[in-house]
Amino acid sequence: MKTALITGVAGQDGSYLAEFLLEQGYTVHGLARRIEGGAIWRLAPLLAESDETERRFFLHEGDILDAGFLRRLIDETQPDELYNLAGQSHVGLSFVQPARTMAVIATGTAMVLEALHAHCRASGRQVRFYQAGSSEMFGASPPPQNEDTPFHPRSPYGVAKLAAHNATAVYRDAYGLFACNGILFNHESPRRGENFVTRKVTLAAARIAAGMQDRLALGDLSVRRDWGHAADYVRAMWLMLQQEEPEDFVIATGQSHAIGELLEIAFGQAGLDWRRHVVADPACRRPLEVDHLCGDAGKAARLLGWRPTIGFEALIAEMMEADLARLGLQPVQAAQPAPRLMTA
Ligand code: G4F
Repeated sequence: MKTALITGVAGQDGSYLAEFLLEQGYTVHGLARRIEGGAIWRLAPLLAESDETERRFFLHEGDILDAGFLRRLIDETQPDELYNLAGQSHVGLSFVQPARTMAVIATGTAMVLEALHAHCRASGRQVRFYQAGSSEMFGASPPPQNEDTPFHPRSPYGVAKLAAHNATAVYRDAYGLFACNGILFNHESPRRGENFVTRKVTLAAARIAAGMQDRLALGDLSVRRDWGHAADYVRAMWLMLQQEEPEDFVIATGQSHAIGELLEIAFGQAGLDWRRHVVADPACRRPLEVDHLCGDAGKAARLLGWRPTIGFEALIAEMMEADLARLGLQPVQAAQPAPRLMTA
């Protein structure tokens, strides 16, 4: 059975990926920068596994910017696959903390690649590498965006992700490392951080329904995003590493939506009219915006057999249901009877 190492395991994608790999029979080692103060709440079900002899999930605390620690972790865990998901993932925050964002994403990825390369050279082992890239790298390039679309990032986050993307390709070409860049469009779930727009909206709609707040302040409502479900997207990460040749793939639903549509579905589930509660707040706007992301994942469909299975409405309905349930409420209108399976 294979062993995987996941950096950034405590995040949304890390937790879904760990669960998916465990279901595939892997032993999973997860690296989290902090394990105290509620930072690993998404991993609670995995850590609750009581039978020590059956245990296949192991959590490690440490920083990818610590080169010696990283090399020891790879040497000791001997992974067959390494998924590099660690990093500051909020685009807006990257304008406030550009240097930290660059350090953990760009320098951090270079350090993971270098530690992995040194491990492979010293041990003679082959380790497959996945780099978590982002559609934010496309920035100003108009949709539909695919693997041939020029990168034109419009945030420190996008710039850092592009550096990590290019570094991954360099290690593939220079040293023959089996390394894949996943270029993932927005992907969400009930485990999404509360400062991303989907979760900010579903959480606020639930809290307004519960009488806990009345207003929701948002930034630019004119943008469009291609939103999929994180559980679908981690499956794509794994599929990339099961191919014969390492390649880069766009992962997206191929459908974009406006924030107004998100508001309509979420507030509708709570029995509310969003127009009565949403206010425009310049403080929530970014100095530079990416207007429209909509991916073409045709290559992933052809070569990986990957397609998303959960559509936008089902995704937002699931998030709404979870946020209402946390407050002891239920959706006023049943989730759309439409099938969860999307037509490709
Ligand atoms: O939910 P967001 O913060 O996601 P964003 O910036 O698209 O980035 C996400 O997707 C990327 C892939 O394309 C990932 F790489 C990245 O790590 C992250 O997961 O914002 C979505 C849109 C933006 O245009 C933003 O300006 O919603 C707009 N927005 C409007 N009001 C807001 C708000 N975003 C947030 N977070 N908060 C607002 O109040």
